[in-house]
Amino acid sequence: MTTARQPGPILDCNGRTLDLSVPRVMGILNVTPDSFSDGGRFFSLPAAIDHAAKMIEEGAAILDIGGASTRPGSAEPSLQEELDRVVPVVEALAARFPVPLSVDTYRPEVMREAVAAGAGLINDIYALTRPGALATAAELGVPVCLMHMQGTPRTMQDNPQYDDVVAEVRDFLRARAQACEAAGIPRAAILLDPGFGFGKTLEHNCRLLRELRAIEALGYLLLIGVSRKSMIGAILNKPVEQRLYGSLAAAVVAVREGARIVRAHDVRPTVDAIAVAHAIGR
Ligand code: 7PM
Repeated sequence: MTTARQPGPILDCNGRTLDLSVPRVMGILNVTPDSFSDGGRFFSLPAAIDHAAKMIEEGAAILDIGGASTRPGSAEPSLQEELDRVVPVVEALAARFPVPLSVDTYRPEVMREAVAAGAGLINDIYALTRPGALATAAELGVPVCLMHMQGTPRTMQDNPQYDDVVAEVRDFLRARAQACEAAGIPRAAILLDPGFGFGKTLEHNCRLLRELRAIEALGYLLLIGVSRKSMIGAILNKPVEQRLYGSLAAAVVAVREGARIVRAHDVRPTVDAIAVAHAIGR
């Protein structure tokens, strides 16, 4: 049997192509001090490059590089700290690998320097709401991912509340996407993400995943991140290192409900799981 390839969206990520005619995995590369140590307390660039190479070999279509931990309750790093973490990694990866690179940041200065170093997508957990972020992203001309969050990373899990979580997340994402379009970002270069775990209870997260089509109906591409998250841990009562199979189950549901990019730590298993989900169809 031959399967005719359906035409689908293709993103131009600063000269690198991201083909979303099928769902893809975005490999997570955290470049915070607690990841890729040199054995002591220093960040190791070679270790980060090795991990990136492994994720690409396992089938990641894009890597997401983040230098500001968004762990619930966490404080923000300084701008200089974030630049020092992110920019050398983007530079090193852009020189070595052909895949598009995403930068997980909400700071205009980091967006600018990362894109100059070769990054081709801006992934912003604040959905370009922070001062200067929207204008900068529009000027840089790369695709953007807009994520919903209630509150801030410091406080978001204290007591998340919604009248109707799906309607509220949908309306927020629609408004942010419209703001992007008004600033000149093409509709086709906008990705939306409901932000699993960002100011949501387990019930909120499950409802959002089950009703992802309500957000897909806005007509933008969907990106989701569920990998190893506390929602998986809460369902299974398992620590972070035992959440792979649960994460795959959630990724499969997300693809079935329309997700085009799945942000994940465990690339090979996620690639296989979503390929099967996609082949079965919706
Ligand atoms: C600690 C707790 C460290 C949580 C990191 C996290 C998303 C994201 C993150 C997401 C988009 C994680 C999160 N999550 N960007 N950045 N969507 N677009 O679990 O779900 O990776 S950080």
